[in-house]
Amino acid sequence: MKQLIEQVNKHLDEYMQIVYPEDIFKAMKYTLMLPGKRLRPVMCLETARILGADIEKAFPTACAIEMLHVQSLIHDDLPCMDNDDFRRGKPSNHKVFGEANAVLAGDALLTFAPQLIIEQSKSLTSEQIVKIIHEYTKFAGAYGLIAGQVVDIESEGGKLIKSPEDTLDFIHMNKTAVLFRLALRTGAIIANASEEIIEKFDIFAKKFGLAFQIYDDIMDEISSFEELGKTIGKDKNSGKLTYVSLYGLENAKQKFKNLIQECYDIIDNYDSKIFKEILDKLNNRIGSV
Ligand code: GRG
Repeated sequence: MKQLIEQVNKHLDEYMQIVYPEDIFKAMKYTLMLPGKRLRPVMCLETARILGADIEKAFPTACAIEMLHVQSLIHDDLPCMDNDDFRRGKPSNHKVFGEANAVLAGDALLTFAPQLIIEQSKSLTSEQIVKIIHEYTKFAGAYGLIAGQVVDIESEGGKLIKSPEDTLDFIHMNKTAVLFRLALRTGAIIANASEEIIEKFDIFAKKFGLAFQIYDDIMDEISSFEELGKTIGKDKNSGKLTYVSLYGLENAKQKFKNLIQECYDIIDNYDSKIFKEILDKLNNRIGSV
């Protein structure tokens, strides 16, 4: 896992060249190169590998997904959104580069990511690239990330159209699970997997995404700035709808465990140390709470 993360970091650094006008590229690269867990690119690469592809083919897509993720983090931290001063252990993008540049850096990452896929995926067929770009645009826009963020903001203002349970699942199926779906689905496309296999990995990604969000909500309550690199206890203090606030800590933990077990059941059919390492890490951390 550590080695794969290093490879992702090396590719991100190479793909993200600082050119004129330097200020925007520096703002894009700042949050991108801070030490994130790199879960989405690693899971994209590992899906491609276990389904039979050479992982070299998957680096442009894997790195593009990390860029999209970073875009969503930069915009999420803005004063008009979650208003957070820290990200990945350092001041948020807008705290360093100002709000205008943080908005533009996010926009630039959002658009550079598909450019990177198209320009660098030399060993993929045109059909594979079209499929990957389709997945990217679908999940990044109002059918994915943006839908989740809008409903999240609306729910904070007290506007709930569905039940709290369904609203919470909708928000996180779109804000969080969607990028794991993108990572696994595109990894499978790179390996030329059948629709049936893509669907199987999609099911894994949805379950993993929700489990990851429950993990994130639990950590927000019990962890520290040092461990997470961002402000802690914000959700609780603002009375936000979370898996812990809605179900209570013990039920949230149980929900997490059930979903993670379902993930093990799917991935145990494949020879993947990486997926098991990721599941074990989350599972052990929640087990110690
Ligand atoms: C796509 C135009 C466009 C807008 C995005 C702001 C926004 C709309 C969506 C917010 C999405 C968001 C920030 C979801 C939170 C998901 C989450 C649990 C993030 C933390 O992921 P980690 O722990 O972070 O993997 P690191 O830093 O390790 O990569």
